Amino acid sequence: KSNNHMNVAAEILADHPNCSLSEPCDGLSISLARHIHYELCRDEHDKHELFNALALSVKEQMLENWRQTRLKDNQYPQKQIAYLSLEFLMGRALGNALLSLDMTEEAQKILTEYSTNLEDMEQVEHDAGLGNGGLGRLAACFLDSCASLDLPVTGYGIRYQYGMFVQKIIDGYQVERPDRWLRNGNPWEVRISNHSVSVPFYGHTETHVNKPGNRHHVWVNTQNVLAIPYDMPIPGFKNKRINTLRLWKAEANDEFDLSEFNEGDYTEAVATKNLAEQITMVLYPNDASVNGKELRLKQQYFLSSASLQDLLARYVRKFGKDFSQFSTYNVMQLNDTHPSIAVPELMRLLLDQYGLGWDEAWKITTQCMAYTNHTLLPEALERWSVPMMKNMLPRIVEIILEINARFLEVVAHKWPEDIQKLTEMSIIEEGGEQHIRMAYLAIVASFSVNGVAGLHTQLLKEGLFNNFYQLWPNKFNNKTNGVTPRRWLAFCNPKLASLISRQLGDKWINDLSLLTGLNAFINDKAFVKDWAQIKYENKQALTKFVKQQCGVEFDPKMMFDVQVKRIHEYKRQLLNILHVIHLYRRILNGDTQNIAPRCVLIGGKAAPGYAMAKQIIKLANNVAHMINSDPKVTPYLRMAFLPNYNVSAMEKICPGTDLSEQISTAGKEASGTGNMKFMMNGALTIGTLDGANIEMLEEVGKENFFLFGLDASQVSQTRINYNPQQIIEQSKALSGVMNMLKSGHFNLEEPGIFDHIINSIVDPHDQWMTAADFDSYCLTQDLVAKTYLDQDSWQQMSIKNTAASGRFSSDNTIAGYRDEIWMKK
Ligand code: B1N
Repeated sequence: KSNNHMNVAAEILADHPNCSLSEPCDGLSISLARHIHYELCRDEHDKHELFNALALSVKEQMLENWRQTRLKDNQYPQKQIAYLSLEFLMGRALGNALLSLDMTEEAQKILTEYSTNLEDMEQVEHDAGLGNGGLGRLAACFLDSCASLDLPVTGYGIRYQYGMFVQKIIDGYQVERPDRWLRNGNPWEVRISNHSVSVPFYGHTETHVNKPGNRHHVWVNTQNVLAIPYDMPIPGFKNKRINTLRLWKAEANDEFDLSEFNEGDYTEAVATKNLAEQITMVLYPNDASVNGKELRLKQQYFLSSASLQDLLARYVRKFGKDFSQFSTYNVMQLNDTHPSIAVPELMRLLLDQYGLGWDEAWKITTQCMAYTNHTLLPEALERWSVPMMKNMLPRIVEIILEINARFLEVVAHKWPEDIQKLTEMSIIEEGGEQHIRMAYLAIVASFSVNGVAGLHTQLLKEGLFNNFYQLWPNKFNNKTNGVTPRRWLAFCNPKLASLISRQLGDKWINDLSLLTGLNAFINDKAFVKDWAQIKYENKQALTKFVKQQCGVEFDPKMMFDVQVKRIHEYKRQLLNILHVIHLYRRILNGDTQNIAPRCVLIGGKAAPGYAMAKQIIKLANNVAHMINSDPKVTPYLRMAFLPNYNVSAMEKICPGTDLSEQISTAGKEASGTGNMKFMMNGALTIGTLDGANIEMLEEVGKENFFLFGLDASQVSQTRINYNPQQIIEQSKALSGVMNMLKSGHFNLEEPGIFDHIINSIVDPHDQWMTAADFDSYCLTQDLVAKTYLDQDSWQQMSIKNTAASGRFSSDNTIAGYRDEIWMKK
C-alpha cells in the first residue's frame, strides 16, 4: 500500500527542530527520519530503500561506540588479535544488531509509523554469504563472541562481490546462479580509502650484496594491486563494544603501463586494469576440498599481505620500528591453511621492508602465528605448485625454501639419519612437480595448532600430524567449536527465548551454562506444555516456509526430521535417503505399525564440480516427488528438498526441528556446528560418534541421544575387509531398498541416472561405508519413532537437550582461545 514516507519523516523532524543532518540527534527514530528525508529524495520508496535507510540509521547508532572502541584499543597497550579467514558467513545483520544494541522493540515501534514491520524489513536484507559452510559460519560466530566478551579482535577477510552461489532446483537438479548480494548496496560497510595498501604480484627477485656476507633481497618489477578496506561493525551483546570486520577489495592502482600508453593504446592500458579487480570478484564455492586455481592463491596472498601490512603499519604508528614488542601486542589466528601464506609474508615484510635479520624475524613470526585445522580429509589439504607460486610470488617461494631448509635441520637433529622422516615432514613435497604443503608450513611457524573437537584433535595428533606432534607435543591443543547463543537462540527463536527467560531470567544469553536450570522444570506439566506449544508454533512457521520454498505441504503434527548442511558423501545424505526409501516401502507394504508420521527435510549446496553430490540432490528430489504424490503415503511420510540453504534459512529451520540428522561416517566430520544449533533449540539428535556429537552426547547423556553406527576405530577396522555386497544380502531392509533403486522406480523417465550412486554403495572401496551403518541406522530410527509417539518423554528429552547445550556456546570456545592461546603467558 502506498505510504508517503517523506511526510512521515518530515513530521518527525518537525517535532525535533534542533536536529539536523550535520548535527544528528541521538535516537533511531530521528536518524531514520533524516535518512529518509534527506537522502532518498523521492516521496515513495520500495522496501529496499526503506531497509537501507533503516540499516544506515542502526549503523549510525553504533558509530560513536565504534569510535570509542577503536580509541580504547589504540590507547591501552594490550594484545590485539587478528582473525584471518578467507570466509566470514555473516548472514543478515539487522536483527542481530538490534538485539545486541537492545533496540528491537524501539525499531518495531518506529516501523509501525511507516506502515511496515520489523519482520518484513528483516526479510529484505540479502545474506552476506561470504563463506561456504561451517568454517565460514564459525568465523562469524567467533566475531560475535569476541565482541560480547569484550576482546580486541579484528576479523580480516575478503569483500567478495559475489558470495556463495544461489542454488536453484530445476527438474530436481542443482543450478547455480550468481549471488549479487551487493546489488542494492551494503549499508553496513564503511570504505576506508586512506588505509589502502598495495599488494605485489609477479616480477622477479634480485640479491644485492652490500657488504660481504650481508645479502639484501629485493622483489622488483611487480604488478601491484590496491587493497581497499571496507569495515563492518561487529556489536557486542549489550556491552558497547563495537569490533571491526575488515574486508579487502581489490582495485587497480593508477600506475599505467607507460609503453602501451605511449603507443596510443590508452583504452587497452586502462582495460587491463580490470584484471586486478578480479581478485575479489567471487568466493570459491568448495567446501572441504581444494580446487588449486591460480586465482585462489592470489586471493589468499592478497588477504594475507593486506592484513599484515595493516597490522604492521598500526604497530609502527604506535611503537616505531622497534619490533621487539610486536609479538607481545599481536597474535594472528589462521582459519585453516587458507591464509597460511601469511607466514612467509610476515617474514618478507620484516626482512625486506623493515630490515630485520632472519633469526629475529623468525622469532617474531613464530611467536604470533596460531593455526586452526578444520579437516582431516586428504582432498581438502592445500598443496600449491611450486612453479606456479614461483611465477606469481617469487620472493615468497625463496622464503619458504629457507624456512624449510632450517626446519629440516631440526628434524635431522631429532631423528638423526632418518631420511624418511625428512621426506615425510618436508614442507616441500617432491615427486613430479614440487608442491608446498601449506599445513606443514603453518605448523612449523605456529606456537599453537588446534583441532575443532576432541576426537578431531586426537586424530590429528595420532594420524595426520603425528610426526609434528612427536616433535612439538605442546603446540597441539583442542578447542571444541561453538555457536553464538545470540543469533542461534535469542534471535532466531524468540518464543523459546522468552519462555526460558521467564523461568531463569535473561542472564543465560551471555552465560549459556545457566540453561542447566531448565532441568528443574522437566516435571512441571505447565512448563512442558508451553515448551511443546512453542515447538508446535515454530513448526507451523517452518511449514509455511517449506510451502513457499518447495511447494511441499508439511504438517506440524508430524515429526520434523531435518538434515541441512553442505552436500558431501562423508556427511551421508545418501544414508538418510535410503532410510526414507525404507519407510516408503514399509508404507507401501502396509507395514505402518509404530511408524511415527514424519516430514523429512533435506537441504544444502553441492560444490559445482562435485558430480556425485549433485546426483544425491537429484535423488533426494526424485524420491520426494514420488512420496509426496502418493496419497497412501503422505499421511505417514512427506519429504522436501529445500533450495538455497543458507544462514537465514537456518534461522527458520532450527527452531522448528524435532530430529537433527548428524550421521557422517565416524572420523570424517571434524566438528559440525549445525548439530549444536539444533540441540540449543530443543531438537533431539540421531548421530554417529563423530566430531562434536561425541561431546554433545557426553553432556546430555546417552539416554537422550539417538546413537548408531560404527565408531572411528571400527570404521578403520571394517575398511580392511569391507564387503558391502554381503551386508546387503544379509539385510532384508537394505536389499529391498537397493532393489527398488535399481528397478528405476525413482527415475522412470531418466534411466540410469542413479547408477553411479548405486554402484558407490556396493563398492568395497566405498570410503563412507553407507551399507555398514544402514541396519543400525534404521533400528535407531525405529527407536526415534517409538519415542516420538510418547510425546511426554520426547518433550522432556527436548528440554534436557537445550539444558545441556550450554557448553556449545561460542563464548565458551572463545574463552578457551583467549586463555590458552591468545593471552597465554
Ligand atoms: O569446518 C567446520 C567444522 O565444524 C566442520 O566439521 C568442517 O567440515 C568444516 C576448504 C573447508 N573443514 N574444512 C572446511 C572449507 C572451505 C574450503 O575451501 C575446507 N570446512 C570445514 C568448522 O570448524
